[in-house]
Amino acid sequence: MPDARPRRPTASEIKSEALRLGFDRVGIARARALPAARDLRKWVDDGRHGAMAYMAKNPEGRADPGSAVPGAASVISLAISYAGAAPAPAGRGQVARYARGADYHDVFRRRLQALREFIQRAAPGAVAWWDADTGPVMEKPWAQEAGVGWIGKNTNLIHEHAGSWLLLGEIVTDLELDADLPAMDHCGSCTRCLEACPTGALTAPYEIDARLCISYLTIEHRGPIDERLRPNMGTWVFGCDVCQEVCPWNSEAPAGREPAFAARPGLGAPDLVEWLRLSASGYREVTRGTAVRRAKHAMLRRNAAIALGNLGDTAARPALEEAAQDPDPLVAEHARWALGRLEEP
Ligand code: B12
Ligand code: SF4
Ligand code: SF4
Repeated sequence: MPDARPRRPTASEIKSEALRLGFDRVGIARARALPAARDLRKWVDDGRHGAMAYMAKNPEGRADPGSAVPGAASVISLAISYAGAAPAPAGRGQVARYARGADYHDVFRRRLQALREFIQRAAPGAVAWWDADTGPVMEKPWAQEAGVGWIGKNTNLIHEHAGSWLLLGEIVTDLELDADLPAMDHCGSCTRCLEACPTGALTAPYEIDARLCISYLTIEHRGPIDERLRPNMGTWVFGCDVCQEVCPWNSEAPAGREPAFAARPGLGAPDLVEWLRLSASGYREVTRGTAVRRAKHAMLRRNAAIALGNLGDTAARPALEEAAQDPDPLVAEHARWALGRLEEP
């Protein structure tokens, strides 16, 4: 009598399906409590997470998939490339490349759900818990463990061919799957990212102080930005790509194949005066369906004021003078600061 039970999917069947669904990289790690929990605990104890309170919640759990998924046996790490975009031209605002198109959380959700269905069709009753970015998972250490890439000195996950323009997600399952070997570090003696970081946020190789990072300041930090940091923020209005732009592993990264990541109108090279004047409805329009929605309306206007101050273009004076009277004190104070920068010799 043949065995009527459904056959469990193999690691290679899952990987083929992942690539078919549009993931660019996939690797598998055995689920266990990762030693990376120690680094995260120290990071949080030092306060380097700033106001990201969610990062301080249960660091040990973030490194142990068993805490989110009882019976976790394997972590399937998945990456999608958004390589191929260029920096915005001089005089315009800069939006980090990952955020210029459709919100990657939506792109991941659809594909992760499809991969979960594939797994559960083949293995009914199997647990297949998915996440991309928002769950209590240390995504880079898992991707490194699963051989998807190594965590570079700029603290981003890098793949030898795909570079670091990768976004990550994962499925934690109770299926025991053949695991890949962890990725090796290929940073060598290079220190380009450490030298290039405009605000000194990369405090040592492989270490970041989020409180100094332009990405944190423009996206996560809701209040006034430390005046000492503002002059070094350039024209970044959402996120920052400097430590990836200088990385040699990105110079030949092939363009990603996800059309949804193509820049939306207004996000490829934003007009800074328009952003400073952005109305509530304009904000909803320009950020709809994109990751830029993470930053609140006033934060984008605050970021535009800093960028205009750094640009030093006196043509922006009337818009800054108007914004200096804005009822929102966050916008008004940053506009006054920017006007002061225009006065500087
Ligand atoms: C918090 C967070 C941030 C914070 C902190 C950044 C950071 N490096 O952690 C801020 C807001 C600054 C941020 C910025 C960005 N982020 Co972010 N972020 C996260 C989040 C939610 C958690 C990351 C985390 O756990 N950090 C905690 C610290 C302790 O971890 P760590 O820096 O990785 O430290 C590890 C190593 O550096 C190493 N280490 C630490 N100390 C030492 C010391 C020595 C000696 C050694 C050898 C190693 C070592 O061990 C640590 C643990 O493994 C993840 C999603 C997730 N759930 O994982 C996305 C995530 C990391 N972010 C992502 C992206 C895209 C970005 C930006 C590129 C966006 C942008 N363009 O503006 C920037 C990149 C800035 C940078 N240089 O890292 C992607 C990264 C993809 C990739 N290829 O790596 C992720 C994975 C989201 C996703 N699902 O795709 N982010
Ligand atoms: S994202 Fe920008 S500010 Fe943050 S570490 Fe990289 S270069 Fe520095
Ligand atoms: S710039 Fe150099 S040191 Fe920094 S992540 Fe890339 S290879 Fe590593």
